[in-house]
Amino acid sequence: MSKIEIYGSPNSTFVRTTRLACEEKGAPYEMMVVGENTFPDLKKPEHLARHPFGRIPAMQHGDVTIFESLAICRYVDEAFDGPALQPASAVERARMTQWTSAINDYIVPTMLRGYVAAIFAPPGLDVETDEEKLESFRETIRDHCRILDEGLAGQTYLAGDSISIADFLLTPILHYLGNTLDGHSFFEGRGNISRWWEAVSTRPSFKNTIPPFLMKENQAA
Ligand SMILES: N[C@@H](CCC(=O)N[C@@H](CS)C(=O)NCC(=O)O)C(=O)O
Repeated sequence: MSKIEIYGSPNSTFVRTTRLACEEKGAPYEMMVVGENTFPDLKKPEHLARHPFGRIPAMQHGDVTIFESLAICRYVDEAFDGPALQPASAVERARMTQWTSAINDYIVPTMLRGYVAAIFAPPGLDVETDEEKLESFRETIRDHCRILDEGLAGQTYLAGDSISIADFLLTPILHYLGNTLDGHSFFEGRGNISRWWEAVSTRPSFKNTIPPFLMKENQAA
């Protein structure tokens, strides 16, 4: 089978979600860098042909084009041989969808688009800088960490004892959150999140997909 092409920036959490899926599946893929530091590139016709909403990631595999990170992850899981990235049982599969839905609808708007974006967004992007607003994000993030911690009680990963697409969605977001100035404070007393973090961050897939923004050599001393 030909290589999967993942279009996007290696700094994007959603792009990393799809790369984690390829890595865990053992599916051959290539990173096709677009929109690395400038989103206007995503509105050009050649990218709109891959992603009509002008976002990343988009995937090309032979004559198959797919956009949206979760759809790409499912394609990778179902079109390639390798370890299953989605649980088999009805309960755990629903649990995976529960978390992907909750992460996208409740966690992404505050933790990622609100808080992390304020710190890591490429220059020129319109992000929140008002301290009062950021403090209200912190409050919500603390509550979301409590919910995640409770959800991880008694299990290794979000959907059970095997890693799944839900973990691929959350891992890149928490990696950025942990790298904000007060990032570690959100995880204090959250033993289940810490255990989960140890499990996901020690996998080769994690190490092979670290965003350039978070690589030590690119960070100020
Ligand atoms: N629901 C989408 C979210 C993708 C997304 O928002 N990507 C951001 C980068 S992290 C993007 O393309 N932003 C460009 C823009 O807002 O113009 C997915 O899961 O793929």
